Amino acid sequence: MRSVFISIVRVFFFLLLPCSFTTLAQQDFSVRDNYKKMEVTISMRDGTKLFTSIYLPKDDSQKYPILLNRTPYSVSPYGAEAYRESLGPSSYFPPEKYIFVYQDVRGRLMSEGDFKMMTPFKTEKKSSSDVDESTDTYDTIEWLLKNIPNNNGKVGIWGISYPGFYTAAAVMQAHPAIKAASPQAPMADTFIGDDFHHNGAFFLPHAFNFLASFGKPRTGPTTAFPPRFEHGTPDGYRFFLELGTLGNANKRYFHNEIAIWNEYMKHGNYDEYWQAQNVLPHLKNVKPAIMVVGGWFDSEDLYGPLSIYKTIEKNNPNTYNIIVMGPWVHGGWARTDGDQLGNIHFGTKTSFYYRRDIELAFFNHFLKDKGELKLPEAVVFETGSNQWRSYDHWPPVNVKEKSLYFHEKSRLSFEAPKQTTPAFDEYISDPNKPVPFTAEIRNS
Ligand code: PG9
Repeated sequence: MRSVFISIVRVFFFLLLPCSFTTLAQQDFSVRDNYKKMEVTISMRDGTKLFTSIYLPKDDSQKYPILLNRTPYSVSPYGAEAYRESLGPSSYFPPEKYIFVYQDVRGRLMSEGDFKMMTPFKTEKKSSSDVDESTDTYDTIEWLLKNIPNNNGKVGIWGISYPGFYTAAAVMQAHPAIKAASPQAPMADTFIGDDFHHNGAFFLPHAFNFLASFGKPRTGPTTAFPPRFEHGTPDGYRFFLELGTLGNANKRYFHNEIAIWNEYMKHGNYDEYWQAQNVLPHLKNVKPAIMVVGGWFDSEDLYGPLSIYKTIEKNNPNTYNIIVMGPWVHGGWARTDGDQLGNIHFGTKTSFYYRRDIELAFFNHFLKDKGELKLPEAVVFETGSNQWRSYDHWPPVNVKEKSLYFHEKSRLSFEAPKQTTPAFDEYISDPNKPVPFTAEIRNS
């Protein structure tokens, strides 16, 4: 919530002039020439050491905020002399000069400890052994503030997808130095709406393909990310059709070595196992400024951004909490121009506008006291009319929900069916002839 306006819908036609959005300065910017890298292991309160990669501006004439990204996907490249090509959420950030910090989360890659999916938040911490992602982030920030030179005492945290979950986890019992957090396509609840299940329906290819690699056991800290699963065919549709029952995954491929897969197979309903991983109940007393980001065409994590924004808004009426929703696939705002999706064109490079005028402005304002922040409560791209709209509330208070009704002969209508005898359509749902979800056979 930012402040109470008369809630009206304001249409802002952002003047998105057709121009190059990546300036020459960004294109020619060299990370290695302008930043120096250090790699450290930071001890958490239970003694577990987390591997952390830090990029410091070489210019030590001023103090800089820390921008933290915690990930289960590796902070590679490893080695003090091996530099990332890019730093931060977009190419707009390195020239701005921040202290960029990347961390392998507990139990992943070069960090010690045992990994847990969607680490359950511990409401009560009775001893130093009561740890979760909130405490790991807190302990990491304590160390950084004390040991990293030229930091200005302010920390931002951001992340897309699983790193978006770690961002949301960081704002629960947040370290006071965290002034800005941007959970982007964050995973909120992987049984109700994100990734592995949507409304409880199991996302078999997503879970199988991901866990076949990500879930591989490790014997200790390693820089090696497990290889992708080889299906032996480009035809995923046929592979999973021929897999048959879920039990065949272990019999034929996993042989019980993927512990997370086995956990998932034991918990087929929304039980305590899944409920404990849900972040929403813990989004209370949120202090940092929040910018939630999501994509309308995100087939993995659309539930997460919408539910996290809504929950923070409900539980924390005085917290700066805004949402940006664009015409993007999963992470599209960081990875595409955002001007089209397949053969649908949106008429403007939505991602460049977002990166420059929203994301960079958000972090610069809260971490560098730079620029006046005039972002609305909700910045939402409306496809069809292909325009950015801004709202003082999300969802807008003056919208009315309408129902779409199934009608016979495969019709849909906003009119409720009139006839008293229920009309119906029917089709055979044959597990051996499932509805093909794509006509494309990927050869990659
Ligand atoms: N949320 C994304 C994901 C999680 C688990 C399985 C597959 C995808 C992501 O972190 O990219």
